[in-house]
Amino acid sequence: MPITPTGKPLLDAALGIRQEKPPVWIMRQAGRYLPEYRAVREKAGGFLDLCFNPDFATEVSLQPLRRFDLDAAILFSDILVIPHALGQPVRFAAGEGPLLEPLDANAIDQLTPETALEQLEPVFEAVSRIKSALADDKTLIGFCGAPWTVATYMLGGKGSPDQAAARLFALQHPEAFAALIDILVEVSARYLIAQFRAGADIVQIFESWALNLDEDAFVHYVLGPNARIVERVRADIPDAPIIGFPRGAAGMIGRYATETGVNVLGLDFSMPVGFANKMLPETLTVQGNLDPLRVVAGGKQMEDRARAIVDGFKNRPHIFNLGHGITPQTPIEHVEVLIRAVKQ
Ligand code: 1CP
Repeated sequence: MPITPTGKPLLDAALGIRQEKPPVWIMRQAGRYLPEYRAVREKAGGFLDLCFNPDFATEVSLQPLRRFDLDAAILFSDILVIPHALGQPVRFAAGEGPLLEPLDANAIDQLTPETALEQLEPVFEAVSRIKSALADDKTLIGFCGAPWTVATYMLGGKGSPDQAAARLFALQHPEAFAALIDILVEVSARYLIAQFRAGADIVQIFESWALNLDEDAFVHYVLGPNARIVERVRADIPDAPIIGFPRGAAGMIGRYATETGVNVLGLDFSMPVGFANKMLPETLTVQGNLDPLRVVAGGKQMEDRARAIVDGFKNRPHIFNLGHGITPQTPIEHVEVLIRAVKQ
């Protein structure tokens, strides 16, 4: 059946309608590289106060669209509001990443999935306010962290280069680990459904730590839980548009795409364009995949690489993006130049 265009170029591309000029958004587009973000962040106090205040969250979600020719706003929040809502406090110390008290096998039973969604009401309020403020041709992106990625922080207590604490826990306590993943699948799915009901047009599942996993672990920690979330969300929101971003999935991207049923596959910057084209169904939309450091450095190398990516995906629907989040030291002028280069 032909797809009916929605009038939102980014959503249309996600639904499989190739756009002549690739629609653009930038992972972590609201954030510390913007002085207006830093000003609101300071006013809000703590990082979670920013996430849970609908006025502030709406304001910072809209900031990047005032500056740049972007096709989407992404809800301002964090993947770690989920552990927080489950009763595992999360702290964001200044200048450091998130800090949690690592869970042990017993603590998993103490999590509170029944009341988690109530805690997240301010997030849904922010979604509906952002939606009301957006022009009709802009897409509103909601999101959650994928169960494995969120679990790596819940079990390790912080970000780590290899997720060793979580990988070891999964191997040494398979039952407790499975119980944790089940909780995260259910709460994350309900969280995304509530975001759709509040006005999100599409959601992204951030599987930022899909790397460092052997084939069997990838199947059980990443593929299965991502597929279950997609299925669970679409049971309530039929045909819900979903972007999967399995960062570091490498040779597993083909299976991730077909077995999860996402509409869009987000590619990290180490993924070769030709390999992605070979491994993915030719009608599947891809998103990505410029190295964020190229935008920090700027200049000809950035524009050349961006054009090579656009050219490489000219035979399929493509949403231009970075291959991971924009970094705080990125000069704003480089972002302007990048978006112009992509849309020319
Ligand atoms: O002081 C500050 O302002 C904190 C910096 C910050 C920001 C701006 C954090 C802490 N989170 C965010 C916002 C955020 N996080 C968004 C907002 C919307 C947008 O994109 O503009 C989103 C989508 C996220 C998602 C997120 N949080 C991910 C997945 C994306 C990715 O980068 O891989 C992850 C892994 C997190 C955890 C997290 N939260 C914050 C930090 C610094 C981290 C990374 C920690 C680490 O592993 O080192």
